[in-house]
Amino acid sequence: MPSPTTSRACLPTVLAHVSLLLAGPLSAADPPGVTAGPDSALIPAKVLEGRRAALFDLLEPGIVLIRSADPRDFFEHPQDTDFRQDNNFYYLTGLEEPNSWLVLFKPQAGPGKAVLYLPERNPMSESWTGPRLGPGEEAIRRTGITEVRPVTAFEEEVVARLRSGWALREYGRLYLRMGQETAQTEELVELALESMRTISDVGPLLAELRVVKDSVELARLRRAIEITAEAQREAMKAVRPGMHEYELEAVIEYVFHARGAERVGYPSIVGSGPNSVILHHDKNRRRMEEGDLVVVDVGAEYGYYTADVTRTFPVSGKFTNRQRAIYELVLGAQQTAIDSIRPGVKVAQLEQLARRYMREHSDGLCGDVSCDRYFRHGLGHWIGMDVHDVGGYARPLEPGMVLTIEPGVYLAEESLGVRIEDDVLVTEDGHEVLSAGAPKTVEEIEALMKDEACLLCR
Ligand SMILES: [Mn+2]
Repeated sequence: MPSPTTSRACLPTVLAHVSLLLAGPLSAADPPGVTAGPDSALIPAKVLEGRRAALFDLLEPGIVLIRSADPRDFFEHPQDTDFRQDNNFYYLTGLEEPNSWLVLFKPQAGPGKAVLYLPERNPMSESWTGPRLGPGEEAIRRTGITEVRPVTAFEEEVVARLRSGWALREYGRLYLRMGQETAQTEELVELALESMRTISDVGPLLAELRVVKDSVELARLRRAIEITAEAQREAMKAVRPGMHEYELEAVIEYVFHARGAERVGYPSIVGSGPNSVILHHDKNRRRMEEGDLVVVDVGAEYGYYTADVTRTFPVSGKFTNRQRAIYELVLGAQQTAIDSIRPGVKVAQLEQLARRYMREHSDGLCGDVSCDRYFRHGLGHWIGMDVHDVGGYARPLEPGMVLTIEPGVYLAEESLGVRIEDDVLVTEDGHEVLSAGAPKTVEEIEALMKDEACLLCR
């Protein structure tokens, strides 16, 4: 999924707020769901402890408040009330409990302390929501946080101490996840400002951690990407002239769910013909025709980590000469960027390489101008818990970072859009293309499209 630019993407919108304040094919042998599910549910407590310890290392003395997500109101959003935990809360606790707080205390000297506030269990509401974790031994065991208390104590133990000024005198600084304010945190911000103490956004610190993935995160990302690559293969085999974009979307999302993905990382983009040049086309209502290219930009989310893989292929199974020429230009630009991925390189340099390749190989393909004039978005972005994941782009690549490389050329007058996107892990000595399971050369795509053994062919 393209982002507007690479260099400036993902600046948390909350900073504005802060400054304001301060000023494999499916088969019977491999039944759906077997390879997914339970292993995605729990993050080892040791891993969570390591993440919190790394955050403590980045903090000045202070108190950090991180709020869980809250359930969405069914009457306001009946079609979209599935609960999804807040990413930072999940990253640090591994829990999917709503209406909770994680509080980190970093003293002037000595080790930091984490306290978790969870809603108490309630049989009446659990008859609607299913069982909750509640404060207790299980929450301690799963998070490695030894102090877990009912959320009702948060007011007395945290808010009242902040209100009295004691906590800020003691710790000096209040960290919040800006942009995640509740009425309560807004009051706390006011209190901290009144006492002339420093308020900081903990988001950028968490972003610096989250941009380098640990082994648990990489396992989940790999799985999300494998599932997405399989969905791309099924889409290539299923597509036919006369089919609607939504039918192809259904094939893709069938594979996602059949393989244990909980949800899509973002609305699936299936843009054919004139829609192939619309970068975030997700209406997916058009009937596809002979001669169209279709841009399929999709990502399964697995265990809170999302893939982001784009393939462009001909609805009829065969590229025209013109389509093939544009396609291979985009592919060459993409390969040039991917080949240069290794620790120490910056994303902006990769983008320069891809654009230079396009300029040097356009050969009149886009009229009087270079085709890179029609490459209207950034080359790529981090992926992780968000499809456009957190983290700045000035930082050179390091092992454990995962980014997309997705050049495109969009010729609206010809209804000819091509985007090719892979998910690439930076390794110690170079890189690994995690989405290699989705065919990419013209030959590979055309060969697969002849495959009759498709899952949901019409
Ligand atoms: Mn993308």
